[in-house]
Amino acid sequence: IAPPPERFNFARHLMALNAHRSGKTALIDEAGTLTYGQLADRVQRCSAALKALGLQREERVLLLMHDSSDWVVSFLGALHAGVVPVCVNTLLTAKDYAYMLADSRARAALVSGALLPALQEALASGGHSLRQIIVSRAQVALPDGACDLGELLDAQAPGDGTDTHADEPAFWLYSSGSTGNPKGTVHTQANLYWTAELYGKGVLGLREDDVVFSAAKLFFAYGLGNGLSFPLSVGASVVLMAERPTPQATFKRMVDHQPTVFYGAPTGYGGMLASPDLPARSQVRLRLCSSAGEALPRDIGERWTAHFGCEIIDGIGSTEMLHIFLSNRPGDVRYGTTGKPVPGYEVQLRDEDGSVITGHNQIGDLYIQGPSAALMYWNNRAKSRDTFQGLWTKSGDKYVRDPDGYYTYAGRNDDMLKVSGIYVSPFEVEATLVQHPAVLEAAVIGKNDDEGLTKTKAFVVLKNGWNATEAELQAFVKERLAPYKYPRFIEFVSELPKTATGKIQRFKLRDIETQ
Ligand code: 3SK
Repeated sequence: IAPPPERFNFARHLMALNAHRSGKTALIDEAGTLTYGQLADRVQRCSAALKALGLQREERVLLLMHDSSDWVVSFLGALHAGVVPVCVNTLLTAKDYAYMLADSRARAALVSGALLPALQEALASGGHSLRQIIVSRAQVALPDGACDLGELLDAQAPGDGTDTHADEPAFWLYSSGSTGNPKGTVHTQANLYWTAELYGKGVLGLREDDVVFSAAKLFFAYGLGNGLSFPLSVGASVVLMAERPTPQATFKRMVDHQPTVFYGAPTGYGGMLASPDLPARSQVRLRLCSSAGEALPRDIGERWTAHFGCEIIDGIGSTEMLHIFLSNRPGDVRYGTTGKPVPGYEVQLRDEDGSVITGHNQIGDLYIQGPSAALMYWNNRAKSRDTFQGLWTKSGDKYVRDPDGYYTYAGRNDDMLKVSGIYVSPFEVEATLVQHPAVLEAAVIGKNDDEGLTKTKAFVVLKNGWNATEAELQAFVKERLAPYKYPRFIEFVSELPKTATGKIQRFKLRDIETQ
């Protein structure tokens, strides 16, 4: 695959690829459809509008929006202008956004009307101010200093954009770790090209006649490839959904819009299979499904294929590598494994001394080499150095390779949990639980449910003479952290296992859980 030219702008690249498809549907959302011609026009207007508002090349703009055609227009419009969208999770708290605003020093924000109150609360905490707030699909009258995205685009003539460098910082995604603040992961214009060529086309074999639908949202690296860079790189159509991907909401899109390609995470597939509303095979038109976020249990893959007659291609990627680098292949799926390295990427398993494992069936730390690695973590030299080691990127995952070359997930090498495909730090949940007046101490681990999917479990020691219920503590965490981080299970115990120096031995709790 030819590398992109030195001067390369991904938004311009997509517009050139799709110039002959101006009448074809590109995006479908709750508000209607956009053709490729309309999309190109809006992207160029958005790019010009950002520049007219005074945003300079490489300055950051916060992108806090529900999945919609406005998300795609905003992202590509910023890229086109050389302005850097900082794409953030819509499920977080005002405190999280306050951190991200200050860390990124965003000059403006592009925000869904429904998320404006959270942004305003973040701004009210005083750490950072914005030059401009641009609101998509406002629900109420706009506050001073805010403007409507639709009106802004209508009033602006399309612009030429910026002749960016392929390796220039183009956009950020925040990645969470077990300790410390989320890390702004800086990606280039070229990285979007590489993941679309190597995975979207190379492995999934996406086609112009596909209609794709991703339950994983665009602010996740997985969703960004699934629902934006991959389909728009082949001239396919995309179904975008603002609401939470419940089984019912997902089925509605599958039946109403007849996607041929669906992307989800194992928890979502498990939930859909368990739903009484699961559509019949004849009601949908799926030819291919994709899974990532956590390892897909074999049973879920087999039941899905038995029901719908199409494979789920399970793979693993990372925010740091932008998309999937190890994956099964259509027509060569081994459920229970994550498949083989994606052509264009190299992977290594390393033992505890850092030596490369050449044999089989030995667990090692997974490292990846490939052209879509992020440039760095913003404002974090130490963690950048630890993760981006020359040509190699450390994944933090443990894997094992079988004699046929298939890789199987064997856990994390830190305490991070992946719940429904999203990282959760046990330390953050523990630190929140102990703020409850009744809680003396807490330890959080992952617990596999009956389907083999990880859920959060907290062991809680209450203070002498205090009482609290499981529901009360769950509500307490939900009010203070992004709701998906709350512990699904709570067990009250009289003490936690600790080392002589007082460190909680989470591994002992994990052992008890798996017995
Ligand atoms: O979680 C994953 O496996 C993943 C896949 C694609 C892109 C990003 C991520 C984190």
